[in-house]
Amino acid sequence: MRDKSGNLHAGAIVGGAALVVALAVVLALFGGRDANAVEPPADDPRVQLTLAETPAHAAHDLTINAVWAERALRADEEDQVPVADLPVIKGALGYAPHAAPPVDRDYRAHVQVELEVVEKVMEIADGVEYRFWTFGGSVPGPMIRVREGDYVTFTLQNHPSSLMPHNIDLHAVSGQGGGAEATLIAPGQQATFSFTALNPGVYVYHCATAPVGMHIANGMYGLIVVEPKEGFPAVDREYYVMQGDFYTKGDFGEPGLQEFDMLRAIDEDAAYVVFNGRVGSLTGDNAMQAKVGETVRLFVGNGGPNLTSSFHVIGDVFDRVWLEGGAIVNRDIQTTLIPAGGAAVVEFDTNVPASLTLVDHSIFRAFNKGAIGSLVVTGEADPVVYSGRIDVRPYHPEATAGY
Ligand SMILES: [Cu+2]
Repeated sequence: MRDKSGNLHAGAIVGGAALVVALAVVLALFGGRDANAVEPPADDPRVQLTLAETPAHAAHDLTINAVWAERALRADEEDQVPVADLPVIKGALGYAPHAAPPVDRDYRAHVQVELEVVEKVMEIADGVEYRFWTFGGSVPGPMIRVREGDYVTFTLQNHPSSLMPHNIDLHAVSGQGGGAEATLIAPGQQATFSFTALNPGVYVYHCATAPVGMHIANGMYGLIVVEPKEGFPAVDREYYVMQGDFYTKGDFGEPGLQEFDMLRAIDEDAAYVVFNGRVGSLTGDNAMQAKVGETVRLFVGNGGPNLTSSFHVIGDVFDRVWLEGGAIVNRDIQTTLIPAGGAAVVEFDTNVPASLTLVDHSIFRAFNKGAIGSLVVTGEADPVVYSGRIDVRPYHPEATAGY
C-alpha cells in the first residue's frame, strides 16, 4: 500500500477511512456503556476483571501464590523521587562462588557499577589452559546486586591489552540490546549508560559482540540480581554458581593451551561443561561449606552458550526454587531447568551432615565433562532423618530358594 518513497496511496487512505467509520458504527451499536446501568456489586466476577485489565506496566500480578505475593505496586511513593535526589552508592559485587552481599536498603539509590573486560589465559582444567574473555577477570563475571527501582549508571571498560571489541547485554535492562549498543567499545575504551532496574529477578548478563556465540563461549557472562523492594528472605549462606559449556580443539583433559573450536560450538559438541569456569572450581579445597540447620541459597545461572542445565544437588531436595529467577516460588524440587541465558534461585535447609554434589543431571556432563561441584555440610547427625548404613552382609538368594 506504500510507494517507493514510503507514502500511502490515496486509495489506501480512503479505504482506511471507510474502515474507521465502519468500526465507529459497530462500537456505537454494540460497545457503548448503558448510562442507566446499575454498577455490579464488588464481589461480582465482572468487577474482578478490572485487575486483569490493569496495564502490565502499572501493576504486578498479585495473584501468585508465593513468597512475593505481597509485592508492592509499582509507582509507589519512593518511585516518585527524582533520580537527581537519589543517594549515590557504589554497586555491590560478588566473585563466584561468593554472592554479592544483600542490598539491605528500603529506598531507591543511584548505583554506580564499573566492570572491566580482560582477556586472559587461565586453566580450564588441571594442565589445560584456555584464553578466556572475561568480565572482571573471572568466569563467571562478578555478580552485581541492586534493588528494584534503582537507577544504575553502568561503565564498561575494555582493557588496552584486549584484542577484541566487547560490550554487555544485561537481561535486567529494558532498552536497546540490554545496553549492548551503548557499550560496544574497542580495546582501551570505556563507555557508560544508565538504566532503571524496573523488574525484580535474577538475570544473566553477557557480551553481545559478533560473533556473539564465541564471546559467550569464551566466558563472557555473569548474573545481575535485582532484589525485589521487600528483599529476599534472610538466609545463613548465599553462593553464586554459573554453568557454562566450552568448545576446545582438544577433547576433555587434553593438556596444553587449547584453542576455541567454532565448528564444535556450532554443533553444540561441548568438550567441557563446568561450573564457575573451571573443572574443579567447586570441589576439594574449593568446595562450598555449610553447617547442619542452616539455610543455603544458591544463585545459579547458565551462561551457555548452548546447553540447558538440569540442575540438581545430590543428597538434598530444593525446599524452594525461584523458577527461572522470577517471582514464582516452587517447593520440594529435585531438579530444576536453567536455560542458556537464564537463572534460578534454589534454597535448601540442611538437615544432616553430608557432602552434597551439584551436577547437571544430564549426567555425562557431570562425570565426563566437568559439571560437578561440592557443598560440604558439617554438624550433628540425625539418624532419624538419615541413618547411614545400618547393616551389610552377604546376599545369596539362590541358597535359600531351593536351587
Ligand atoms: Cu566480548
